[in-house]
Amino acid sequence: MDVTLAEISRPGRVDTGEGISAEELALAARNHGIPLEALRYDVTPPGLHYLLIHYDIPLLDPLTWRLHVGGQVGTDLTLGLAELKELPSRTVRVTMECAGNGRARLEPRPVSQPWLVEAVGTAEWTGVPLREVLAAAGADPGAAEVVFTGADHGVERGVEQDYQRSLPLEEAMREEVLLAYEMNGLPLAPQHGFPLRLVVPGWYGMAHVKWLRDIEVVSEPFTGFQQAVAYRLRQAPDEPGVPVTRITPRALLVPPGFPDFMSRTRVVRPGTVTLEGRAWCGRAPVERVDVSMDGGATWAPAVLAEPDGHPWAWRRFTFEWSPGPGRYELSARATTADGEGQPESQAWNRGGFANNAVQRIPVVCLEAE
Ligand SMILES: Nc1nc2c(c(=O)[nH]1)N[C@H]1C(S)=C(S)[C@@H](COP(=O)(O)O)O[C@H]1N2
Ligand SMILES: [Mo]
Repeated sequence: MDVTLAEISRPGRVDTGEGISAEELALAARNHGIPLEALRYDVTPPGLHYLLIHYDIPLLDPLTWRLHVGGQVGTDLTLGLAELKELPSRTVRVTMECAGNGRARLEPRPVSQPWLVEAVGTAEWTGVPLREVLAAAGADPGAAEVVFTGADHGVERGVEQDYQRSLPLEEAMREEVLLAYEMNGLPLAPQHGFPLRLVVPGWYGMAHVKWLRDIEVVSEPFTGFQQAVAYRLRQAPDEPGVPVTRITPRALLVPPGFPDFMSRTRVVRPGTVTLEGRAWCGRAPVERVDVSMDGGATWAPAVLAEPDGHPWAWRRFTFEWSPGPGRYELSARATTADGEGQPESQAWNRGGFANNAVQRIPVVCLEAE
C-alpha cells in the first residue's frame, strides 16, 4: 500500500465556518501564550514567556552536541558548548512576538496556531554575538545570507524538513544578534532552544531559530520552506508574497480588575483603577501610547515610562482611570517615533502574520459596594 505525506499534511487553508478544530486545539495546548497579567513584569518569569514549536522539542545532549559553521567561510568550525562559552558574551533584553499573534481574530481565519494577542514575552538572553563566530570562521563579506538550521524535524504542507531560516548578512552582523545559551541567567529550557538558539532583536519570533546545529554562509538568497513558502504576506496562495521580518507596533493592557472564569469579562468597582501595560515595536522606538475606554471612539494619552537602556524590549505605560458603574471596552494603541500606529481593524493576509490591530477588553464596572 502506498502512503504519502500529502495524505496527512495538507495545504494551508482558511476557516470556512467550521471554527477552531481539535487539530488547532492540539497546537494551542502545546504552544501557550503569556497570561496577560504577566505583562506586569519587566522580564517575563520562567514558564510565562509564550512558546511556539512547529514540530517536537528535540532531546539534545550538551556533552555531544556541536554547532557546525560552514559554507562561504575561510575555515569550517565545529564548536561545543564549552568553547562557545569561552568567547566574548553579552546580554540583551528582547521582546519577542510570534508573527502569527492576532491570527485568530482575522476573518476569514487562517487555519493555524490560533493566537488572540498573547504570543509575546521578554527575556534577558546571554550568548556570543553571532558576528564573533562569523568573524572567527572568516565569513565571506560578499556573501548574501546566513542560513540557520535547528535540530528539530517535521513535515509542513507536505514538505519534510528541518526547521531552517536565513538572515541577510548585514542583519546577521548586527552587534545585538546573539547565539544565546542562557535565558534570564539560566541555561535555556528545552522548550526555548537548549542548548543554543539564535536571537534577532526586533524580528518576529520565526527568525530566532532554536536548537541550533548548523550555520551556513551562502551566496544566494535561501529558498527553504520557512523562508520562501511560510512567513510571507500574501493574499493568494500562488503569490510570491512579501517576507515577514520586523515586529510592527503593539500595545497591550494588563486586563484590569478580576475575570469571569468562562467569559473572561473583567469586573471592576468604582474608584481609581490604575491601568498598566506594555508597548513595543521592532522597527522604531515606541514614542506614545493612547488608551480608550469606549471601544476606540475617544482616546487619551497614557504615561509612558522613561527609556531604560533596553531598546529591544517593551516599555511600560500607565493610566489612572476612574470608572463609574457601566460597561466599557478598553483598548491601547502604540505609536512609534516614525509615526507608525496600530489599525483598529486588521488588513487581511493568508498566513495571518504581522497583525497589530488594537486589543479590546470588555470590562463591567459594578455599583459601589
Ligand atoms: N528550530 C526551531 N526554531 C524556532 C521554531 C521552531 O519551531 N523550531 N519556532 C519559531 C517561532 S515561529 C517562534 S514564534 C519562536 C518562539 O520562541 P519561544 O518558543 O522561545 O518563545 O521560535 C522560533 N524558532
Ligand atoms: Mo511564531
